[in-house]
Amino acid sequence: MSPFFPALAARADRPALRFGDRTLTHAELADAAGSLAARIAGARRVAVWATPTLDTAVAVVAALLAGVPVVPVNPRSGERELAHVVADSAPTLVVAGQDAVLPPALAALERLDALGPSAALPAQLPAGHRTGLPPEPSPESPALIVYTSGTTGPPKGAVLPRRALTATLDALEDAWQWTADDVLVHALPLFHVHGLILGILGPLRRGGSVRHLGRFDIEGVARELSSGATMFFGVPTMYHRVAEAVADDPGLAKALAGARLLVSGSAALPVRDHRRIAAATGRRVIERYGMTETLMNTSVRADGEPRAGTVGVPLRGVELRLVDESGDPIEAYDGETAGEIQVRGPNLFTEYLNRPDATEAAFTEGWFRTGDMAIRDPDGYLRIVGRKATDLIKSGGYKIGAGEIENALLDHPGVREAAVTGEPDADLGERIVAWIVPARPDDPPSAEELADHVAAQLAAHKRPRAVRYLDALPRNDMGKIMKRALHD
Ligand code: MCA
Ligand code: AMP
Repeated sequence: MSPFFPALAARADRPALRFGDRTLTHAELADAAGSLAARIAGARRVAVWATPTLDTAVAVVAALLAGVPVVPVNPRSGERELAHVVADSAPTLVVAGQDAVLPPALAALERLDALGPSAALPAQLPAGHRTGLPPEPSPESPALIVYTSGTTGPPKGAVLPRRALTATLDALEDAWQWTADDVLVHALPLFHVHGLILGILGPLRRGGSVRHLGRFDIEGVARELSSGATMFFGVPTMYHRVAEAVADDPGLAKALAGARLLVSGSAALPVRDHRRIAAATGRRVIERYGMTETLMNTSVRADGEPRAGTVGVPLRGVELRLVDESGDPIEAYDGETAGEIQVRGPNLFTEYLNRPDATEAAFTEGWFRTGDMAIRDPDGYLRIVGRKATDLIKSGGYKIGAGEIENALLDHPGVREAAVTGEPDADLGERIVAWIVPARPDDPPSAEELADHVAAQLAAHKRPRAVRYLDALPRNDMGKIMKRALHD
């Protein structure tokens, strides 16, 4: 079977990873990940403490070499979320950077350091032996388990087999003319598909390289694009911040103008931001559409016409249909008939871990129901027009379930009733709003206290950005909260 990372197997002497001043070539990565893989091999599942560091990249590559499924853990997970992820995925090992301080839920596991101290890179890395490593695992074997929010309940672990990763990355090679000469810059978190699979595993599979900024800032993007980086991947919030700055920043405009490819995804990039960036740089951002469960489904092609407000055409190997409310396929390519996007293909996940009920509900006749609504232009370009579930919020490119936040808020002693909605936000796309009936109207918990509470239980990006206090929540005759009435 062909290797997942051909350039690693070939021990290419070219840069592979750069995080700050820590770098590895493909050959050095083969050594570092190879020796770690020998220690991981045989484990049932490995949790990776997914800080935006070189350690995370090495740990994930090592687990892929060892054929052991990886659970990337958000290092900013709150207590309740972390407890759920650990209990549900039941890893037997955790890999972290040497300096990481792990919370109790993970500290109980056997721990391996991804790499030695940064000063020891790369001279003191043990020589890479693939001795003791199993042969390339079967394409159907699980590679990653990525947790993703639903409308209610805790996040579900999407089990992603190796063939889904290779299918999606190789389809993007075709769509984006992505080669070993490409140098990607990004600043996305490494516990989701966008930052980890596209942003780290993508360049490694192509034999190219990635420079990770650690955290997003416009200067960093401009600096890297001006010094050899060819591509930038970001969420719309990042492009929005670029669009706000670029008209008055000739250095940034020049850097973006020189890029080979600027790609946005995880949420819709507003047409206004597309236009502002194009006006200042002469370059068009292209969008691709994906989902944790499906990896990438469509993209504007590098050799296609960039069209703002569209997510392009189905990727190689992806079958895509739109269905109407009764589940019948829509044949029209008329730019106006909207239907739910359903997909089929080698890019799909296999199941939600421990959730056969949810897995079954997610498919119809072998097609995966995305819950996203779209229309199709006459030439097949897809335009996403909305989402079926109002209780799913996309904020900063993160998918967040309203029910999960409501449950966390209800755990706060100062909260009697809670409802959570998403509201348009120029920067985040949507912002999380908490509607609260306080337990004691004369002494309600402050907005900050509630935000801290949610951040500590779930994750910082799930915290409400606004809190509104009510005497009662609007309910229908059945007692169900009428969320639409809240905004009136
Ligand atoms: C703030 N912080 C807090 C609190 N308030 N921490 C604890 N308690 C609090 N009360 C911390 C934050 O963690 C953060 O730390 C810092 O303060 C600023 O936070 P914040 O205001 O939330 O930053 P932001 O402006 O909202 O961030 C914007 C962002 C971010 C950088 C664009 O949203 C982001 O990285 N988004 C990427 C999401 C993504 O990768 N989605 C892919 C999934 P610090 O600064 O230290 O971090 S979708 C996917 O994978 C599919 C397949 C697809 O299609 O791509
Ligand atoms: P997640 O479940 O976090 O992987 O997010 C997947 C969801 O992000 C999809 O179902 C879409 O709603 C949304 N999404 C991803 N890319 C785009 C895009 N380019 N335009 C609009 N929505 C997108």
